[in-house]
This record gives sequence, structure tokens and C-alpha cells, in this order.
Amino acid sequence: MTKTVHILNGPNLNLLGQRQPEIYGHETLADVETACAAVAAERGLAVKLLQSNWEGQIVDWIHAARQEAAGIIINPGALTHTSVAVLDALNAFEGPVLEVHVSNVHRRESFRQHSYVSLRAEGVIAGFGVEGYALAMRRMATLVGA
Ligand code: CA2
Repeated sequence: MTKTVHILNGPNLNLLGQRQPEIYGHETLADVETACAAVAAERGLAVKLLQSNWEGQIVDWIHAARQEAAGIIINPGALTHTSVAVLDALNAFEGPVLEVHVSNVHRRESFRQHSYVSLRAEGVIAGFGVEGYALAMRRMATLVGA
């Protein structure tokens, strides 16, 4: 059966490509989905990309992934730095988790340099722009044995 990777995006990431291109670039989440679907097709995977501005929705999607997904790629947005709830939900997920940040959080404000999600993630990509998602898809394919 085809394995599915869920790509979850947190608050404000619906604005990708519309604001602050000097930090987040010109590409949109729709472009991210296209790039990740291409990698998924190469590796025989399916992909589902979701975005919400609501913490509880992200938690619910992580719970749903326990039944539906072989792995999770997550850009939690600002929840990265604040949300024990997202970390707890990820800890209840059995498959691999990869964390992606479009910007290089390490050369930004100090509050962006701590990530709760990194306590759970197998790997982290930051500062590769939206290309980071497709790179994470390649790594995820390896991790789920595709
Ligand atoms: O670099 C990333 O991907 C972040 O996860 C993005 C979050 C930020 O809070 C994290 O520290 C790092 C913010 C997402 C905001 O996305 C926007 C995109 C375009 C325009 C405005 C906001």
C-alpha cells in the first residue's frame, strides 16, 4: 500500500509568497505542494499538505496522522517556539518527524532559536527557503523505506 507523508504548516504560513519575500521568498504553499508531490511521485509516496493558524487544529491533524501517515514533515511556524501541546502530540506519533523552517531561525531573534519540536524531530532543515520541504521529502522517503 502507498505510504502517505503529511506536511503540516502552522500559523501565518498561508502568507508565504505574499509578504516579507526578503525573509520567506516568493513561492507559495501551493508551490511547496507541487515540489513535494514531484518527489513523492519519484519515490512512490503520497503526500498531503495542510496549513492552519490554529494550534488545536495542528494537534488534531497530528493525532489523525497516527492512523493515516507514515511520517510527518512539520513547519509549526511560531508554535515551534511556544507549543508544548504540539510537542506532546508529536510524541504520540510513532513514525519519523522532520522539522522545516523556511528562514534560518538561528540568525534571527533569540526567541526563534529554541524549538520544542526539535526535541522530537529526527532532523531539522532551516534557511533553505521553501526548497527545504522537498529536501525533507527526500529524507522522509529514506526514513520510511520508500
Ligand atoms: O522560517 C520559518 O519557516 C518559520 O517557521 C516561520 C514562522 C516563524 O515564526 C518561525 O520562527 C520560523 C512564521 C511564519 C510566517 O510566515 C509568513 C510568511 C510570509 C509573510 C509573513 C509571514
